[in-house]
Amino acid sequence: MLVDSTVAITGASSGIGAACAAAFAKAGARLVLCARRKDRLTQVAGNLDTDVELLQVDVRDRAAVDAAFGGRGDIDVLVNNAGLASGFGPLQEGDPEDWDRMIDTNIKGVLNATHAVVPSMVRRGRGHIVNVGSVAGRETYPNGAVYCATKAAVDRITTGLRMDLLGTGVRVSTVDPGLVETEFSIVRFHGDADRAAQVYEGLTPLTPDDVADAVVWVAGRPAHVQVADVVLLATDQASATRVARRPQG
Ligand code: NDP
Ligand code: 8X3
Repeated sequence: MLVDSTVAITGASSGIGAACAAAFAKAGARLVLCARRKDRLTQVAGNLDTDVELLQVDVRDRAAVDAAFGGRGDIDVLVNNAGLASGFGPLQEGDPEDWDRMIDTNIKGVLNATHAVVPSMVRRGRGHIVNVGSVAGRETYPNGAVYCATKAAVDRITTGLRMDLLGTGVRVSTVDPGLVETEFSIVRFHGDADRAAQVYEGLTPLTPDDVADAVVWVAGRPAHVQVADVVLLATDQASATRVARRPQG
């Protein structure tokens, strides 16, 4: 299924996106990798044994996304992975700039990339949009209202797009992970690495490779099989708010 296909991944410079790049390369796909940090994309590409195109694009910039993706008709799979949490605290004390960052990246970024890529998939009668959602889109947790809202929006965009594309041959899926140790929490806590490390203390979180395995599995099903959603939790996690932590020695 994936050999000689072209897979575009947003947010491929780190974490889950970088792991997806490695996993799709291993499956024989050509890659179009996008993120804001070109140096980090170059680093990721350096480890891949396949054709790789790097696009330095901010998914919030609709004109740039259109320029990068709109004119091309070769993308078979789009992994909408770029996303972030920015800030953690009660909504009434939140910084509206954090809200803008999350809403513009996690919701509008998904819309921008999808809108640029899907028309050519419809013309070709095939293609696959795989969104990286989150357990946060299925359950709200304290201090994360806006991030959870953005991921709930991704869930609604996923189901709505699937309805709108019915009959076109284009598939729509979401992979919704729980805790994955990446740069996610460092970004959420605005660079505070010590606080970020505490999120994963005393438990075994998912790795980016665990999520990439699921994404590649979803994209690799035969054309008549549409995996609607995959929820992936660490064994030490039962819900967005319930985790098992072992005492630290
Ligand atoms: P990372 O911070 O490691 O990676 C985030 C990626 O998104 C980076 O490559 C970053 O690249 C990219 N990105 C952020 N903003 C933009 C932007 N405006 N334009 C283009 N690219 C952007 O975190 P994760 O790998 O954990 O996050 C990937 C996805 O997984 C996100 O959507 C996140 O919400 C989701 N997720 C994460 C979980 C976790 O526990 N880690 C659990 C569930 C879901 P750059 O900065 O170079 O632009
Ligand atoms: C990221 C995982 O639990 O921090 O979506 O929301 S969580």
